[in-house]
Amino acid sequence: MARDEFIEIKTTCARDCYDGCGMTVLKNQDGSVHRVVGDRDHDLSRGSLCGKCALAYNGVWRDPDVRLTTPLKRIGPKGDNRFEPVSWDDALSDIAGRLKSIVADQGPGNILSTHYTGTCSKIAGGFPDRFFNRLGATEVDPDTVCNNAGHVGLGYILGDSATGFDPATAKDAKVILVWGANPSASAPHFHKHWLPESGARIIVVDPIAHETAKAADVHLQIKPGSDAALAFGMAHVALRYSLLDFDYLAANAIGWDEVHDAVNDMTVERTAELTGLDPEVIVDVAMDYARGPSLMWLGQGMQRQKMGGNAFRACAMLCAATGNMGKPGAGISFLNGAGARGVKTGFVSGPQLAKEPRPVISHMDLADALLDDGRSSALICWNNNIMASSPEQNRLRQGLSRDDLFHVCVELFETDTTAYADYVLPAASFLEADDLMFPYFNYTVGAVAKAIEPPGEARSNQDIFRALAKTMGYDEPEFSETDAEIIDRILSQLPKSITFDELKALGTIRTHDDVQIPFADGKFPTPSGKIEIASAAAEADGHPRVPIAHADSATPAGRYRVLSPATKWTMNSSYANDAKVREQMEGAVCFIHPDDAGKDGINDGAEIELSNKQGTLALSAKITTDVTPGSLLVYKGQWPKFHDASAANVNVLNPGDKTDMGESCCVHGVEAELRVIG
Ligand SMILES: Nc1nc2c(c(=O)[nH]1)N[C@H]1C(S)=C(S)[C@@H](COP(=O)(O)OP(=O)(O)OC[C@H]3O[C@@H](n4cnc5c(=O)[nH]c(N)nc54)[C@H](O)[C@@H]3O)O[C@H]1N2
Ligand SMILES: Nc1nc2c(c(=O)[nH]1)N[C@H]1C(S)=C(S)[C@@H](COP(=O)(O)OP(=O)(O)OC[C@H]3O[C@@H](n4cnc5c(=O)[nH]c(N)nc54)[C@H](O)[C@@H]3O)O[C@H]1N2
Ligand code: SF4
Ligand SMILES: [Mo]
Repeated sequence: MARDEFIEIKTTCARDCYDGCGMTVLKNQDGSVHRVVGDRDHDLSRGSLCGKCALAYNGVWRDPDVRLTTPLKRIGPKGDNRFEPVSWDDALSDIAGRLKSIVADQGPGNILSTHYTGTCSKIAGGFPDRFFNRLGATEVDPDTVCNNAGHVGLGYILGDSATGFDPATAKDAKVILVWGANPSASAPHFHKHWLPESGARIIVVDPIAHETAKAADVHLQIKPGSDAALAFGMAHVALRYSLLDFDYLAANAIGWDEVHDAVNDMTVERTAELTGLDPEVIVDVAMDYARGPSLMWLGQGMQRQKMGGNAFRACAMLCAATGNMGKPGAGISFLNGAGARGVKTGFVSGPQLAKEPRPVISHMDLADALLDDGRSSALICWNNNIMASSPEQNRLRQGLSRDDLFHVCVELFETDTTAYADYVLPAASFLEADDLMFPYFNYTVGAVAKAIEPPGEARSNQDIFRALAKTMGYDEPEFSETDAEIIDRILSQLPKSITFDELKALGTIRTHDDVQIPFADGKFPTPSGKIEIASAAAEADGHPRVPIAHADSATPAGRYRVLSPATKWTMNSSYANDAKVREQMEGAVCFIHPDDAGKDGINDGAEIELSNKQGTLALSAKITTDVTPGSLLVYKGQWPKFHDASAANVNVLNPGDKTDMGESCCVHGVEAELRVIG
């Protein structure tokens, strides 16, 4: 059939991904789906989805035999995955009854809500919080398992961690520094199109030689956790070669005098020693960056270090000191919230419904909380596969096995987490309900259009929590606001006027016609209104007043540093249950440097075991110089139940240590011993 014979529905990928691709659902004239493809009109994706989504959206995501299609009630022991179908009415009334009695007996704080990246569209990702705000449940802060250290660190110095450069300004940049991100996996179209087409010199700072690093002009293969030392060293070079922008600092920043000596002391030799980098390359890169205009992309991987918050402050200090801020081709970006586009979406989660501030805990404390029946009587897990993604996998499993923990999961699939639930409620995917998507890099908004019916009795997250609210007897108007009304309230804030129907016809639009230059007016939302290199707020919170030139000390002999970033074949743990995706993945592999392999007598393909106090993981070794000596690479995202008899993934080794700031995870700081088992 020719392309123009299909019915085309434009929508937007709602994954937690920088790219925010436009998509087209091609339907046959009888209404069945032919294929889900990339939107040819989308500036970035240009008609192609990434490999993982191309497979999954035409595979498990739409497979009614794999998807959950009816509410399920547990009939076997926790973890046994034995359920019977029940009606929505029965499930909701039993759940409401259980929650009410917990509220009455233990208080609503004993009900925990965990959620995160299942769908990042505004309504399905935000509306359920209206329910939890009204209930007063404990929030397991989602960002603590991902990027909270970066938010807190950047917050101290810039006052705002979610307003970054507009990628459209790349044409004005001479240098783009990709610092601790792996676009080849996590932002594949920025890797493929945006970076090469920018014309800028691409410099990547990363301990792993991933595809973006290999394609870059310069790859600084840094020792993990030594980024702050590099930022100070680069500022040192700029100081020595008179490339610091003292005018910019005087007008826009406070506290430079408090770091000046530390910058002066961080000589190139010392920087090279701490980071493992070549001194000449440090000088060359630092001078080029300082001359600018330069963009600095601060990846989420880099802040998943013990001192990740400090590293972000140090990088932002370098950016300010070289005047690479607030002008075309210059700036810093961690991520861009809807607020960066002038749109306030906080109302979607109904914060006013909370009668008092809700208790909040870190994901790093989730296993502790679940193992303590005085702190947790119920867990509601939605948009989140904690058994694959969260730390302390063994302890988490123990907590989830508690018979007296009332556990509800809202999911698309039978995961390692749903196996422990009392009720599993089938969710509709983003292809099955209208919504909006604000991708977190480009200054765009995309329509998420209902393209197909949910399988069986599956319902969108928002419909499930609307229904549960009603069953609980909540009658606030927030629970009757429709999706269409919410979409209109969001769209009405855009700088240009557009209806949802018009947006659906276009797919994705830029929110502003002109290139945005954040902080061009020199105003920063910090207490002083300036860039706070020295921060009294940080000091009051128990942190150093200024960033420090930190580098992690070497991993003790006999232990390895285990890095577990994104693979290009899964989205966190999503899609790892798709047979075609699994064919593409290399299985449970541990990448190791030849020097270490030689030392430990490991051959390519050898069966090895990583272990620490937390747990043990069996993997097969792959020898490569893509990793540095002393570090190992084990991708995140495998489903424990597909692993082997031990039913674990890399998070079985993750002790849930907290970063310096934001009670956030430092997964790239995990250490383990290695042993050959076959
Ligand atoms: N070792 C290690 N661990 C990590 C990381 C790491 O780098 N290393 N990264 C961390 C990071 S950055 C993050 S953000 C977290 C992410 O962790 P999670 O948020 O747990 O991400 P997923 O594992 O993809 O799980 C999302 C689940 O939501 C389901 N889902 C999809 N759409 C919907 C929907 O519309 N409704 C509902 N109810 N469910 C839906 C999917 O089927 C999937 O099982 O993992 C963290 N874990
Ligand atoms: N394909 C795919 N895409 C994804 C995801 C996915 O799971 N798969 N997850 C999504 C989510 S939730 C997130 S948060 C983003 C994350 O995407 P990114 O921001 O790219 O973060 P990571 O993949 O965790 O890690 C990026 C890089 O940080 C490096 N790194 C680790 N430690 C250090 C260090 O000490 N210093 C420096 N300089 N670099 C270091 C790692 O080697 C890795 O190459 O990706 C999103 N996109
Ligand atoms: S996950 Fe990212 S790259 Fe893949 S289709 Fe979705 S937005 Fe595009
Ligand atoms: Mo994340």
